[in-house]
Amino acid sequence: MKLYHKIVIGLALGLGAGLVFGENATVLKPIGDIFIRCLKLIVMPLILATLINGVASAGDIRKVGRVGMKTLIYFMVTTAIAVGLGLLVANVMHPGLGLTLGKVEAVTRHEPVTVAQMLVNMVPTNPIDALAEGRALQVIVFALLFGAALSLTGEKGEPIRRFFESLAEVMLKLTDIVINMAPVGVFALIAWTAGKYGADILLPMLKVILAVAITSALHILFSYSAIVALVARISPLDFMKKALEPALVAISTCSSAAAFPFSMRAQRQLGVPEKISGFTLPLALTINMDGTALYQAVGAIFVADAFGMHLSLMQQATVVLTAVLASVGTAGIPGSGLVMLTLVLESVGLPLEGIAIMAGIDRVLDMFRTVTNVVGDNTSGVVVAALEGELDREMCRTPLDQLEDA
Ligand code: DAS
Repeated sequence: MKLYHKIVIGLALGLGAGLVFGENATVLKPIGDIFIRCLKLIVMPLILATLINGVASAGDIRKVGRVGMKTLIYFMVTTAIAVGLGLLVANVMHPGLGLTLGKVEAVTRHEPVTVAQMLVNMVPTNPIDALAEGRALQVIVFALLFGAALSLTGEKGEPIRRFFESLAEVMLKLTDIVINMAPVGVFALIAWTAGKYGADILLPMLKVILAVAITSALHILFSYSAIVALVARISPLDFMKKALEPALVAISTCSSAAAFPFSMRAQRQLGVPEKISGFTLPLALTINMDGTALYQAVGAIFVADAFGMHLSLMQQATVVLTAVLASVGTAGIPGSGLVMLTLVLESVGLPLEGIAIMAGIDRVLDMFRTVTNVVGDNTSGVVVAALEGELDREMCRTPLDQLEDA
């Protein structure tokens, strides 16, 4: 039985256990937490090794610049589409209308970060500290610079280059060991979520949950399918089948970082060469968050409606820009999108008390945000590899059952 079969079974059993045992199922959470911690244990060294190795072995530094530019442009375009979809669905559904607001406890105010500050914060002052603290964007900036310098060092840099090449290999092997814990980890996390969130919590907020779910589904099933079909020229069905495993881990862990090792595997199975995925995936993990961006758009309209306020078209355009930038600054961990909602609400003068209303069901909304983020991350490697003429379409077409590492 393939790993993804076991993960699907784990998810189904977890859902059943949560619905049958309710709150009692929450005793399983520590098992899920151990699974997430093991995944996070490997993410930073995996990103560092694969990115330095990817840049250093790319050979032509101009090629790295070209691939980087294509990757960033791709991220911005898909995120803007996601925000547009979010505004469209929310303006049709108006999920916040008619909501009888309960008492809203004070919201911890997060000082909004300016764009300039966000750019400054991307540059680490100490790469070891960035690695230890798990600041992925700073680790990526260091890895890009170090990898570029390494590729320009020639013979003298060979020992270091070989070190990072073998470190990348070891990290991928360690990844294979950890990801086999997924069926049990997914079972425990889904059982906890289903047991914790019953109808009494979800029903009053059903409309905003539906708005985020519908927007996520539209973006995954239409935007991404159209993109992989038209740009990468591969079957959307082949893509979705191989993106399923990281998607299921994303839903259960609500963490793009936790799903990262599964995305690395899916990229291999989709025929994306490691020197592309080792570059696009770490970048996508931290700055490509379409699910978070569409959630910000829905959240802004929801809060405006809930407080009887109206957002003009200009204000909604501001939401698009702020949501795209906010998604760049969002970390791939549970609940980070809720924190960045502060930035979006502030940008159009909406009351931050709206965040407290959304916070109660954030874990459920985060499942939709994270699965959209992770599926989007997996499209980026396929699209960039296709644009570079390096996508192995034969591998992409090969069914999972015929792949030995599935
Ligand atoms: N949970 C975040 C992630 O891991 C997304 C979010 O909170 O918006 O991608």
